[in-house]
Amino acid sequence: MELKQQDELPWGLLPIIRTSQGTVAESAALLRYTGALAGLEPEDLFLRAKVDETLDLMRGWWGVFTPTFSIDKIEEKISARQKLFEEGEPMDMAMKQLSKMCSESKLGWIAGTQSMSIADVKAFTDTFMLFSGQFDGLDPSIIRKYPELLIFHEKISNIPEIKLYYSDIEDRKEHWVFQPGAFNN
Ligand SMILES: N[C@@H](CCC(=O)N[C@@H](CS)C(=O)NCC(=O)O)C(=O)O
Repeated sequence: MELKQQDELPWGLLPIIRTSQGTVAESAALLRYTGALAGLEPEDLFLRAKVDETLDLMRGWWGVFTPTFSIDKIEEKISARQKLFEEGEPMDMAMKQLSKMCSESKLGWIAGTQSMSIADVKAFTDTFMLFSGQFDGLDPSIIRKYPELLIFHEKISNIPEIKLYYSDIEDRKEHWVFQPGAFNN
């Protein structure tokens, strides 16, 4: 509210990043901006398009998942979410699309890039956060049905910088899903 009243938010929403040149809003723009700064955007324009394609595909999944947030009755919310992950339903298909991308990638990066890209960052965070326990109705048993995704999880969670970032999660317990071995039985 404070940020809103101080007119700090370009579109009235978080997240934002403040840069020396001004403020940037919209999470997709922030991902591309910070990704470019970090060298996680391929130089090759075809590969960059494949990265963007992956990001846009993932945005489609959120289009089917986010409406469950506004279901008031908890039992209905839980069953709507669980249904989305049943065989052939949209989130099951989404997990299968992601699995296919993982298995078709020569080096294991989700968008077939030569090194890690922002598509890997988003696939890692968006996918595994679903099973942290913060979303009623979803639990780790669901993600264990997609072995390629567990391989992808091990690849990303063991990148030294990422491993270090998630090594101390005392004040953000739901981030256990990003630690190596998180979904091992
Ligand atoms: N399209 C925006 C959506 C951002 C958004 O929905 N932000 C929520 C928090 S997750 C917000 O700021 N809500 C405050 C409000 O609606 O007043 C993005 O991707 O950054």
